[in-house]
Amino acid sequence: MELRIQLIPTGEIILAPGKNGENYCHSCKVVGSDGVRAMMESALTARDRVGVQDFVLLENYTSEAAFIENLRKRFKENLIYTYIGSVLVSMNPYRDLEIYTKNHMERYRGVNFYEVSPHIYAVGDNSYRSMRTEGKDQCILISGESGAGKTEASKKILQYYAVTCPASDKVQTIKDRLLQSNPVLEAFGNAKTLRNDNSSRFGKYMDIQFDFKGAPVGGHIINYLLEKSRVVHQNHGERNFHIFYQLIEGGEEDLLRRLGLERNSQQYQFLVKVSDNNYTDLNSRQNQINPFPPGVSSINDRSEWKAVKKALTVIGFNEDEIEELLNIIASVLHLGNVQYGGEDGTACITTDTQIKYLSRLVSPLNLEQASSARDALSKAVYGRTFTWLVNKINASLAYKDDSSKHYSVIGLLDIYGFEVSKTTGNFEQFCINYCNEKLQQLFIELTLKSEQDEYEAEGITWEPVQYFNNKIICDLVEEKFKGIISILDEECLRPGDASDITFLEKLEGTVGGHAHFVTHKLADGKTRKVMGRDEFRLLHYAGEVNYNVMCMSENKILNQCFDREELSDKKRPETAATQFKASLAKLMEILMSKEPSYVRCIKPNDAKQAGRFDEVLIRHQVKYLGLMENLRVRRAGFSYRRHYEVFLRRYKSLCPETWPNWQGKKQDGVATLVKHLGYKPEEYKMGRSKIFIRFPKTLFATEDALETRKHGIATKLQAGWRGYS
Ligand code: AD9
Ligand code: MG
Repeated sequence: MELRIQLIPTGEIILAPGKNGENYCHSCKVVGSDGVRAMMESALTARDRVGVQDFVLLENYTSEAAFIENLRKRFKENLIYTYIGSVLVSMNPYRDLEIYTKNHMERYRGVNFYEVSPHIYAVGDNSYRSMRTEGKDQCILISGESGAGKTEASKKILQYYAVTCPASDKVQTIKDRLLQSNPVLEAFGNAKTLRNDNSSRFGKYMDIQFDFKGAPVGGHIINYLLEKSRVVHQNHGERNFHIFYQLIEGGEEDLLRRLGLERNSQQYQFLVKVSDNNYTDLNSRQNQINPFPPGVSSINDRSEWKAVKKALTVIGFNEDEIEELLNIIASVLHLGNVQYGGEDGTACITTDTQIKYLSRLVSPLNLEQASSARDALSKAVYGRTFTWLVNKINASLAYKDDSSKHYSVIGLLDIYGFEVSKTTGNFEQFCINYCNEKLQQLFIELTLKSEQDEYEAEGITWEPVQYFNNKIICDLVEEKFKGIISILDEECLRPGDASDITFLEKLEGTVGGHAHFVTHKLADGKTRKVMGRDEFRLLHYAGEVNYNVMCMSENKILNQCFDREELSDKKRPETAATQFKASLAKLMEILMSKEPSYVRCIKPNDAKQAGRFDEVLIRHQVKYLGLMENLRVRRAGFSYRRHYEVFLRRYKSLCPETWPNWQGKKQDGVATLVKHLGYKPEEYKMGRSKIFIRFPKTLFATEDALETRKHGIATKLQAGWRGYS
């Protein structure tokens, strides 16, 4: 027998028998009757110490300072999760917390959102239950900047389903495959960046499919724009994709021999660290090699190698396929080591490794062209291998039961986070940030819209809230005919004298006056000194980023490298930017067709350090994630709402007429209950299926009454647990 006291703003205090059956407060570690007292005392002080577990309960809810203070209090206590209504705000703790055990999973299983402390498992469970009870497909959208904890959050949700959902033997295989797809995709698609030692360099949307019993039976992954440029170039202090180092550090001797590789990453041009950010020609790197150690303390390439190999096997790759895959990875490294030289300025290969790959790259090209062709080929090979890998994983996750193809879905979206950078961004960063704009747009539309819908459905009137709508930035990027992508398309596909500079000029002519677009040109004809002539700046919702117009050349290389036909199955050829735009539009459609839940991840500091709360950085994220507006919307009318049934179940003990069981309609029970509690008419409204409570203090008072009642019971219990029933 154990007694749990769940305090809405503080979390849970657990009193249960200790080793010898005596009263033991598990939260305060005090035994005997003192345990009961300590439990109550800690309950009372905890509220001050740990803040509120739902921001809507903040008295001063319009104050950003109060919001940050609440985050700070909770972060200090390692309480990394806090709600804004049903949105989960998650702070990256940068340390392993003991909150992801099987016991924790059990605690959240099948339990209502507000009855347990905030947790990523609660979000997972809530989506799962909604899918099961309402039969509607769900999606969980995880956002936040690079390093904020999105990928970790998505993995926790997947683990939660793997452990708590029903399983049969067959289902176990699928669960394993779903789980093991992560290490594989991370090996090939993640890399160390300055912001995150395990940064996702591709966007990922994963559907988990459940059968009518609620067991996971399949899955499907859609990947978005892998940052292929990383294959041939990494900024100072960053690395190439993990798999290269894992193979070289962990690969068995005879495997490396077969692949012609040496166990020294510094031998490979694509892996050596260079200090220059802006070259494209590898030949010129030779003098710039900075013998930067490839290892990163938080990464163990050797043990990861073992994990990846095991994961590949679980997913269903046989030995030959694994070897084939690694052969391609090795070839990319060899390709990177090809050097060109030619006395007359034309390219000829000066190294004899892997010549067979290169016959089509030489001859009429000059040195620079040959080098960029080699880089383009390397990127293309890697990119296609990644796509092939995702397809293989999808084949392995496919729901194979032909007798019933019907299933429900929970989608998990984990994209690359927004990248604010002091250095100039390239085409891929432009896409990453554009993708984040779209997701923010979706958040704005759906949270505000769904709030409005709910008031409407329940017949409640409310006050609209002002907020910054980033649609203006999305339009700037993607609008037909006059958005940046359209102009880029036009310039890329226009024969003749199109160049980076004509692209920039065209941009200036079309979107030059836009409030979120800046170039070196000032309105009075003067120039802005801090900006390059080949750059433009976008004022994103999350910060300002400069982009180099070399965006264009990225597209051009792609165009040169493949047939136009190959780039698109449509008649009109498409640039990479347009393809990306189309894939995002499709993603938005998928997400809109599902019921969304949100996880908003916050990065506490830039140093990847535990316990460090960098207020300036956090305030910035709170601002651009629109959390204050989110809170205001949530509070605009009524800060709290509960289904009549849930409200009655929780508080029925506070009214003799509703205790122990109310026989009539739930709504009438709630009406009787709140009348007994002395709620004033302006404090609440009765909707069609829910009670709406305007002020948090009303709910606090009700919680206090419940606490006092439990305290009364607990005091009676001091004589011993056995008598409690
Ligand atoms: V990026 O946009 O892909 O660059 P993410 O995905 O937002 O980024 P990620 O989940 O990879 O960030 O988290 C970065 C690191 O923070 C992880 O490698 C962990 O070391 C650390 N982290 C994040 N979340 C947690 C957590 N819940 N518990 C412990 C965490 N550590
Ligand atoms: Mg990630």
